[in-house]
Amino acid sequence: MRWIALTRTPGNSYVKAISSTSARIDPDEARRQHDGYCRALRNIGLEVITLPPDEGFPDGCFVEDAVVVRNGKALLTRSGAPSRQGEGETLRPTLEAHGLHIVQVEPPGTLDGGDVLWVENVAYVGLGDRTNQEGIAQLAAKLGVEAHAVPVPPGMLHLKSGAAYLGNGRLYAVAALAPLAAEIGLDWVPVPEGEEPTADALVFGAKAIIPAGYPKAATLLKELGLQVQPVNLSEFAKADGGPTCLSVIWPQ
Ligand code: CIR
Repeated sequence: MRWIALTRTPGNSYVKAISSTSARIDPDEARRQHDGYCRALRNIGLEVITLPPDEGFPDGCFVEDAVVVRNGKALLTRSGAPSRQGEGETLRPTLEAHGLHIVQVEPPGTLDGGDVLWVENVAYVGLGDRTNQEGIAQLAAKLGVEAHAVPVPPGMLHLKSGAAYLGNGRLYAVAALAPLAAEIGLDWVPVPEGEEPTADALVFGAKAIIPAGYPKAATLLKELGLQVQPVNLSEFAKADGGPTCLSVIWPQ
């Protein structure tokens, strides 16, 4: 089976991305880091499609938020951040070209893909600024999946900013999400203190992409049997993004 990873290069407008930091973004460096990220995706066995920048959407490189793919369907989302609404539509031709059946979140629903944490076939979906109950209900109905709402802890952008499913019943998560692991019967693997950005690890089978610069997390994940690829994503961290946000992955 082929696995596709859809990505989009950041444009010059990426400097205006939504950010909780005041750090100045270098778009050329962001593009270099994006290239490195795409190489890492290929290294872990994915077939990478990279769309050109869309200057109309400063956050458009964070494709994960704009579409959720499952069961041969692509759900175009509707972000709780107004400047991001419409990003999914820009991906439609590529998704259709890959045979995916398009459905979409309708108002008053809101949903960001970064809130959708899959644990096997069940979606745990962050309820917060970007995603509401109606969005979660539409996700369940339109993708035909079981979905449960999980409040996003204060100060966290998306649910997946704080947790990654490692497979085999293990949830790699920050302390604020330890109760979630217990509630859904998973073993909690704590993210090392000070290395919280690695909670957004992109896990594909036994391989993981994490942001570079976090040695404790890299060692821990290796000890758990994962093959770890650290990638420099500092220009994306400046806009609150990490490894999972930059791609949408599905089996073809
Ligand atoms: C935003 O605030 O929407 C973007 N600057 C960052 C999105 C990161 N996406 C993700 O965690 N899935």
